[in-house]
Formats: sequence, C-alpha cells, structure tokens
Amino acid sequence: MRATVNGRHISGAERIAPSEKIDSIAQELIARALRKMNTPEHIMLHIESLRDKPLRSLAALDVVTVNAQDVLAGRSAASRVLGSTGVSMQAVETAIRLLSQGPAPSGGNMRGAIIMDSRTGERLEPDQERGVRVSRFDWSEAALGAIDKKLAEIGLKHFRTREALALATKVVYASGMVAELCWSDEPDYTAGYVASRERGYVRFPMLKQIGDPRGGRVFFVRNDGLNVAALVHYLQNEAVLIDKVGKCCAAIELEAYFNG
Ligand code: WAQ
Ligand code: MG
Repeated sequence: MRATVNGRHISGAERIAPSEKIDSIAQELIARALRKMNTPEHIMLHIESLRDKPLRSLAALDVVTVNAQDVLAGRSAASRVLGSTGVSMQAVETAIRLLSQGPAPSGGNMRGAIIMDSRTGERLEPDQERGVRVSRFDWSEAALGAIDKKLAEIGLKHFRTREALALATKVVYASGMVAELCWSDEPDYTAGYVASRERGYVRFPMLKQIGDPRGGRVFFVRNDGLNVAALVHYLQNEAVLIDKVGKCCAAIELEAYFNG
C-alpha cells in the first residue's frame, strides 16, 4: 500500500500472505492509510501473486535496546555500533548529516533508502529523490504471533518496531550489505536503530528530537565489485518471509552494552 498527498508519500506498508487473506489485509492497509493525520489523495494498493516465485526464509535479527538519554548520546552510540561493523566514520557522519537535514536533494524525506559506500560515504542509489524502497517481506503468521509476544515482554508494543525489524532483517541479508541506520520520519517517534548481521537490531530510544519530521534509512554497502542493480532487485523484488524469531533483550545501559 502506498498513500500520497500532493504527490508526496505519507504512508506505505508491505505484506505477504495466503490468498484467502487478501480481503482482510486490503481493508487493514486502507484503514491504515486513512488513519494518517492528513487524509490521502491517492491510495494505491498493488496486489501480486508470488505463486511461482521463490520465497526466501530468514530468521529475525536479535533485538536489544541501548539506553542513551538524549539525541547526542544516541547518535554517538549508533556511530560506535556502525563503526564496529566496518562502516567508516566519514560514511557515518555523512549519513547522519543527510538524515538530519532531509536526505532528498529537494530537501525533504525520501520514500525509500539511501545506498551508501561504507568506506567513502558516496551515494549509490540510482534515484536520490526516491531512494530504494524495500518491498516483499513479511512475518509468517506463526512468527508474527511469536515476535509480538517477545517484543511486548520487553515493553515494545508499537507496530513500527516489528515492521522495522522485518525490514532490517531482509536488508542485512543482502549480499554486500554491511549495516543499516534508520530513524523514523514520524515527528513523535524518536527511536531508531542500527542493524547488522553481527550485532543484530540495536535500538536507540532517541535518535532525533521530538517534533522533528525528518527521518530516513541508509544502507551501507561494501562497494568493491558490488552489483547495485542486483542489490536493488533483491531489496525491491525478491520475496522474504521471516519465519523464526531471535532473542529480544531488555533495555541495557550504554556502558554495559559496549563493555559487556
Ligand atoms: N524501504 C526503504 N526505505 C523505507 C521504507 C522501505 N520499505 N519505508 C520507509 N523508508 C524510509 C523512508 O525514507 C522513510 O522516510 C524512513 O525510512 C522512515 O520510515 O521502535 O517507522 O516508516 O525499533 O517512519 C524505527 C525504530 C522506526 C523502530 C522506523 O520508519 C523501533 C520507521 P518510517
Ligand atoms: Mg513513515
């Protein structure tokens, strides 16, 4: 589903489900578009059969929340985690600057993500205004029940967390991917995360100030011999079903995370 006002993207979501669920999921997604503060002018619902297409199964990344009290501490801790996965400080700083300023060349948020050279900070996505939109991923029904329960046990009840966890799981298993940095564009949702295969899904409660409408995603890649077209194809078109959950750890303090 994707909804727009004045041609600007305001809401989007992706699902994979058995065909008998199409009716109810279509209703859910339309209701979701209509719940937005500004009423959409267009709601697009694209439904496609995956019958003959391969479906890759993945286990969700482990989840941990690292308590950093404010934006500065949060961004600095996120930088440290990114650094530990092999992203250069030059790339980290470029990414944080872009997300905090509005990463589209026109100044606003992008619909999709930036693809960034993890060494130089160079942008590699073919369309910088739009970015790359990850699609065709979802939880299996059983894994969805299990992850909702596990996340609720550590106090995480917002649908954004489980959706971002699914997206990040698909993203980090792309070939050539090093890590992802994300924070929301919802003005009142300040949490963000760094995801990587080694460290899992590391959340930070405050990667931006409350009220800030800017957000986005940066996918850091190893750019030697990278086939950008193949990467974009995986992210946009190849179907991934997350059918296993990982560990979900209670929030821990900054020092404990880095020293433990
Ligand atoms: N593919 C690529 N980029 C996307 C996609 C997608 N499917 N959906 C959103 N984006 C980009 C786009 O630039 C948005 O402006 C930006 O990400 C933020 O999207 O509690 O809610 O939907 O652990 O606002 C992270 C923390 C929440 C969750 C992320 O993102 C938690 C979130 P939003
Ligand atoms: Mg949003």
